Amino acid sequence: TALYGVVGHPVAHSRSPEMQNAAFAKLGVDAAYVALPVAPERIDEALRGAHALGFQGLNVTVPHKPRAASLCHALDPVATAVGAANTLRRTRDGWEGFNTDAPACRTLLEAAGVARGARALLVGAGGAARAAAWALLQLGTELRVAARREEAAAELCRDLAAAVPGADAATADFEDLEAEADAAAVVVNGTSVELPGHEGRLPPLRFRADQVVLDFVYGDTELARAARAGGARLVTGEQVLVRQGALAFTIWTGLPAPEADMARALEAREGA
Ligand code: SKM
Repeated sequence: TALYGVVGHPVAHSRSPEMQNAAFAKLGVDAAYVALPVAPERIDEALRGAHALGFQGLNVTVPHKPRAASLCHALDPVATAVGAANTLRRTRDGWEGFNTDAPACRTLLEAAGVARGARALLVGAGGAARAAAWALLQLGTELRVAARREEAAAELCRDLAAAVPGADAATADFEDLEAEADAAAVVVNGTSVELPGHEGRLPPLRFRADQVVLDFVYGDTELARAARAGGARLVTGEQVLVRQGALAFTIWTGLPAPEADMARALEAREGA
């Protein structure tokens, strides 16, 4: 049995185990995928330990994605540009890092109609936000980044502007989020507000039918409710989870991912 897992803090809410185990079962792959809670200060030893235990692949979630990228001994070009890794593949000597959040976001935002030159507001400055910034800049949007940690937002803009040719990225005022969201054609939440155990929340935002909203957090979030209430086009955290998970599955197994079955595995519990 090949072992896979997701490291995070928190991670108990993660639906990757049921989704990835459904994919392995569907294709008859002898593998098991588990949730591995790892405290922020223990990520280095956790990655070493998972390698020593024989894990074949890992997903990495909040808050470990940037650190995981710097612990990998090889990184794909997207993870390098993003400065964060959410998918690790075992090599003989260590981990090879990938970022599947970034292409997942790009595909979903493009399908939702995000156009070149559109004004985009990204909230957050962690690993998920960096992936969303890459996607928004690849689509040619005019990116504004608002985060409580102002210095992290400025660093994100500097890094991503250097990594994506022609990028237009600047920080925005977190204290003025309502007005920033109002001026944007696309709003992305890359923060971990509303994850279990996480402090803080976004101010209540209002949306219109001509806007696109993407929330990385899955479940019935306040932001998703507000987007639906305003008639905005919503990309849900579940859609991002399925897409990034399908790309990870293919990186690990070399097989096309049974994406419809993965999405169905998530619905199963919602209805339960
Ligand atoms: O990037 C993904 C990660 O691969 C898995 C995950 C989860 O299990 O909740 C969420 C995202 O951070």
